[in-house]
Amino acid sequence: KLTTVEEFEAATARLLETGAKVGADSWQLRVKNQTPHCKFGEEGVCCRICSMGPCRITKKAPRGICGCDVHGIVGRNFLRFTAGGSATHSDHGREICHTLYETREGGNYTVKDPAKLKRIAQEWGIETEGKDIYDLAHEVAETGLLEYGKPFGTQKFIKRAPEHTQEIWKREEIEPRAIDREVSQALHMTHMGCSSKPEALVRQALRCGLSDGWGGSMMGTEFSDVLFGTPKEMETEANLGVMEEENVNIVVHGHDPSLSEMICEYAEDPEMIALAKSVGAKGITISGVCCTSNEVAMRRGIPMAGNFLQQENVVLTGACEAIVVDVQCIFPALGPLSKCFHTKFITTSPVAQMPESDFIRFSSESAGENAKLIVKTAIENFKNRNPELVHIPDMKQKAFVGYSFEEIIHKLDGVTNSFVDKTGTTMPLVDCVKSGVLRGAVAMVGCNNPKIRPDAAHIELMKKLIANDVILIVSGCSAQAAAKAGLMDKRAKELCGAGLKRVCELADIPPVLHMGSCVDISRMMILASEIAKDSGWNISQVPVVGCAPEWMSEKAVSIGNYVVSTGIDTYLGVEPYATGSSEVDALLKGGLRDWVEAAYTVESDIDKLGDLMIERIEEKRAALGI
Ligand code: BF8
Ligand code: SF4
Repeated sequence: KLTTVEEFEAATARLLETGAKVGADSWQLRVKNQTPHCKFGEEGVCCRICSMGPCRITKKAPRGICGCDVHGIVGRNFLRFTAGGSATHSDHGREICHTLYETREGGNYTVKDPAKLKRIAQEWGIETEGKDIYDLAHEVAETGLLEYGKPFGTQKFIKRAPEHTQEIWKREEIEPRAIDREVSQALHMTHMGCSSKPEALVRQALRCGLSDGWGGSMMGTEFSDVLFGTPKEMETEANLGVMEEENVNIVVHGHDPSLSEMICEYAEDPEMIALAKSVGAKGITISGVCCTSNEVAMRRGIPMAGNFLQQENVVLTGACEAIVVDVQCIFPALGPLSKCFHTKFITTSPVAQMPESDFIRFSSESAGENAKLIVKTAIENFKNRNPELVHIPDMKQKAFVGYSFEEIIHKLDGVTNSFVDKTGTTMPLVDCVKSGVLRGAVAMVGCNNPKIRPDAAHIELMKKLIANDVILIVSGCSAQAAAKAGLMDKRAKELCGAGLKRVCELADIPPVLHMGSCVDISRMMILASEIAKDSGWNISQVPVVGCAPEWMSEKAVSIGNYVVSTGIDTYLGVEPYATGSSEVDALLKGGLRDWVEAAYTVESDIDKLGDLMIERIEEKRAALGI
């Protein structure tokens, strides 16, 4: 039985009552204070990139002081938004490269998937024969780091895309060069007195996105696999009920697995468990929020406490000894909120420093000591709990996770009993799509956003799609919405159309496949590329679309741009700040198709958004004659 959004909301309401008792603020209250939002901001027509402004475009004032029109302003804002997202994902990827560089035999970090490391080295033309695995790791890490600032050439991983896609990128002059260069050039182009032509700005937004998806993010994913293992199917649980009242609860939140992996290691340390018992707890429970949660769920089966808009709820349970964060998507609200409870809000990264937090600087060289101190701090805080405030909603669902590209290929072999020669490729999937057993696939990703009823869009869309024999691959906070609802339980096959149900049975998978965190959308790019190569179709012909119904972050726009640029139509439930310019809006929602064979569709009526995706999938099928 699925857990409904109404049940989520009832649980949240109960937690907010505790919050009210202790005078806690909440996003639900802050949304009220911020509504209605500034219309200039929403339409993207406010420019404040020079100090002659800010200039706001209206009918009466159609140009800024420098003479820039609305299209230039909206285009520049859109490009800057993308650059923010691309920089963020890519800097995460860079941190992972550094962690790979720090690996050594018996050290804090080791190489857990040497075969994958060798595969990447060979792909990059690095000699592997007779080399010590750690020497190789350092060489690959350094080569990866150079991708950020290389003076010449394009991203190495773009060679993974089908020829046709690579040709498009070349033709349209959007092949991603050095990652930092694309971000930096985006800032240059949007400086006062540079580009104000929408085509130029949007084109750079695509290129900047591509340097994320096929550069920084892809390295983030691939090297995280090398370091911590390539995900395999794993059983876990999701929703706040995974926290345990009698245990010390540590919640990991953020993005970079270098921190969360290490916290998980030390929470299993017998010395730490003994310490937890000595303070009256039964043990230690680690659970996660946001993408860090996805990372450790995929590789260790660590339960997922919740997604983006549930981060305050973990503190509101009154049973969270420590919420440990690194970077991205962390509410600064957690500082003051944790002060209303006994919770320690532990920040760890110089990149994300926040008031009212305890800063325990985490670095790969001293990772072991740092993690131990963090776990100890949480344990010692157990005694400070106020039992009167403790309430953990009795709500969780079983979930199967860990469907990396490699694991999906492995699982698909189950579908091919009758045609053994096709194993090890995406052909079983292609065959299912060709025969119509599966109508297609949707890659559903992204955040929560109070502008959309939280989780409802993700869950309702997924239910609708699987009932129509459309398989889901998901990541980020969308994945957690699915898991909390119960859509990652294999029994969810009962909600599918007959075709998808059969595939779930043969491959022994749930209909909604958890592919990981947001940087792991790079896994989806690899899957799409392989499907295209195996089927002989172009990516844009494959009956697959992308969807981010509740997106909110700059990262999501960078993702959208590289997904569209890869030839995959993308459906959003929230408008980017671009409606103020008819030209930019028309480009994003249509014009892009002439460049990259795909474009955006934005529709806030979620049911309609689902219909549009199904229609598009059917259109693609018809065009292929299948
Ligand atoms: O990178 S889905 S709210 S957690 S931005 Fe953030 Fe959005 Fe969640 Fe991960 Ni992605
Ligand atoms: Fe105004 Fe032009 Fe300066 Fe923007 S760049 S703030 S439109 S004067």
